[in-house]
Amino acid sequence: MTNRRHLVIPGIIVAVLSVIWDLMVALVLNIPPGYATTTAADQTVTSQVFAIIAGDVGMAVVVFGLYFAIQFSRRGSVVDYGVASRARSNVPLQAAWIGSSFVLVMFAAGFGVVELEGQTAPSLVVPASALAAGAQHDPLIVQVIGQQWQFTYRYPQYGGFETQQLRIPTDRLVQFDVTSIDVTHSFWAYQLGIKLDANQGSNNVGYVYVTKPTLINVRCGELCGLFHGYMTNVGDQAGQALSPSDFSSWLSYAEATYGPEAKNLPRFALVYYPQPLIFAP
Ligand SMILES: [Cu+2]
Repeated sequence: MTNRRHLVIPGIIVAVLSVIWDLMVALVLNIPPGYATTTAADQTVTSQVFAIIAGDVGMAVVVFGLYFAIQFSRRGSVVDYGVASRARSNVPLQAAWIGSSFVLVMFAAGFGVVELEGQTAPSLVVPASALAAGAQHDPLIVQVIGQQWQFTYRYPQYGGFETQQLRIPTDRLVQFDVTSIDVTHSFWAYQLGIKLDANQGSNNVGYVYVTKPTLINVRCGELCGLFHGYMTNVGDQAGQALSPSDFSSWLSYAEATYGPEAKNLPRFALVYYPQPLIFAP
């Protein structure tokens, strides 16, 4: 067998396995968190890209390793160190190794910079097509309040009513103002692709733009006490992103139902402090 064949045979195996893996990642595997928001879609695509690269590189390492181990192992014979030194002085082999490592590392760095850049401004969360169509720039504001052990949601633009379930519209920028009235919690809205810490006395702001109606599973992402594990809005209690018309009918319902209670709530503020503020020594 010529030397070249020892590269071609495992190379073909790697190529076939890689195509199967890449198609699975792109078409079959449901890589989280999905495509409900632009942020979530970004994360999903990033995970797909890196699953493809990592899978292909991993496949190559395993296949070439196994192939050479089987092909060149000589049980009981004297090790031929000449093979190793020939590989070391093989310029094309070394160049290919260093070159491919360089390309992979530079790609990861470049991709990371571009993706991070895309998440630093709320206007970049809105899809370009919606911006071109003149999407509303005034965001719907939802205040997320964490407390032991549940999240509540306040809608300050609509009289400050408060609900136990999250409802937001599609096709509009949503601004979350996240705070806590006791200990540190974290508002993790899985399908939205966001996780925002809820700290007492501070207002943590994040944006999402939902592109299609979806259920929203919310969990507390920060160990916050005995019932932390139950601090969820999932199943029947899951939040929802509704179409604009469904959302506005929900708004009228919610304003009528929860609005009268709003006067019994603490006045709306961006931040809250645990009560009492001063503890006995
Ligand atoms: Cu919590």
